[in-house]
Amino acid sequence: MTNTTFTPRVFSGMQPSGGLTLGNYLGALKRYVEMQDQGGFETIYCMVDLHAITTWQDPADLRAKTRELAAGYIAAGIDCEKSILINQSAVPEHAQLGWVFNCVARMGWMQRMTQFKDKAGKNAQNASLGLFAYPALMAADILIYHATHVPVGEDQKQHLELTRDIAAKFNHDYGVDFFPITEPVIEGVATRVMSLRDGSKKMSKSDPSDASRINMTDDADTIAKKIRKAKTDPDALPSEAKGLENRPEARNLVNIYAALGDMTVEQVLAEYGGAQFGTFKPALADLAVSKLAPISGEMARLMDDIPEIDRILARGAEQARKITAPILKKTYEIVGMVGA
Ligand code: AQP
Repeated sequence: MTNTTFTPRVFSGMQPSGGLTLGNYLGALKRYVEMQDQGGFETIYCMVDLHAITTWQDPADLRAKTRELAAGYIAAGIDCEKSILINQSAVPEHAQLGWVFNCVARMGWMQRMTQFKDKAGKNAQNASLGLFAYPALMAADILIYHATHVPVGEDQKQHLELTRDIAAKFNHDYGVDFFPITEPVIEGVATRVMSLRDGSKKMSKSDPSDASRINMTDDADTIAKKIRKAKTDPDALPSEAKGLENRPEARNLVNIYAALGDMTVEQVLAEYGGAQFGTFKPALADLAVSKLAPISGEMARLMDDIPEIDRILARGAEQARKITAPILKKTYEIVGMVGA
């Protein structure tokens, strides 16, 4: 069986473990909206709150961040008439399939996951079991919908490969062609937006330094200040992309400009090649504010009506379970569960 047998379906999600960053937006959320609007796919987008609790979350904060993330999705263009929007824990089949996949995935596979090593750091013995099992639950998030395509940033590539391995092993072990071999969609100039303070580190919502990232809720002055203070080198911008090699901070700012402006790197450099950062940074700040301010404004408006966000999520969960319940039932039958 090939993936052409499956309904073209997109699934992706983000953790409500902090506010949305420009990295989340350019690397993932913007692509979610594009894939929704291009047609040809069913699209399902998720706040992965079960993933968020793999590291400590204050309960009240988690509730607030989950709703804020939902508001961010909608403000950025996720249309609940076109896409299903859900909170992971409201669709219990994610966790149920996650358990089955814990029994399919091998310890050796999980031990190779670089995100676990990065997040657990030197204190791996004290990390939660959930953090270790994270990629198996992520595979379940995707495969409980038989999703064929998953838009993500570059950092999730290894987890997507593991998802494919889990699907293939399940299909092989049980002699079925039940789960699709999902395609990662890692496209565009901003698949890895870097920290504004360190061009070798990913921009991340959990970085202790707020100056390292642009938050989607930052106001215009804060965005301009963070870009003005972003680390750069003393040279002018080159006229060709090759000239950005070994200049990670310069490359990052050019990539951000290109992604925000829906341009190629070459087009940006055609305009700004030879310019100093004193010229380029204010232009980037203006572009960022013009693109992000409408989203943050709409987010704030949506956050004024929490009951409406909750209604949207309840409806999404109901729609989602029409897909997930039969897939879980069939999985249990394949595995040999009685009364599935
Ligand atoms: N810097 C980035 N550049 C491009 N894409 C990014 N993504 C995250 N950071 C960047 C993409 O955003 C989606 C959501 O990620 P997540 O919430 O599951 O967590 P993450 O990948 O671990 O993102 P963060 O911001 O770094 O969160 P924390 O700090 O909690 O670990 C994914 O598609 C990811 O690729």
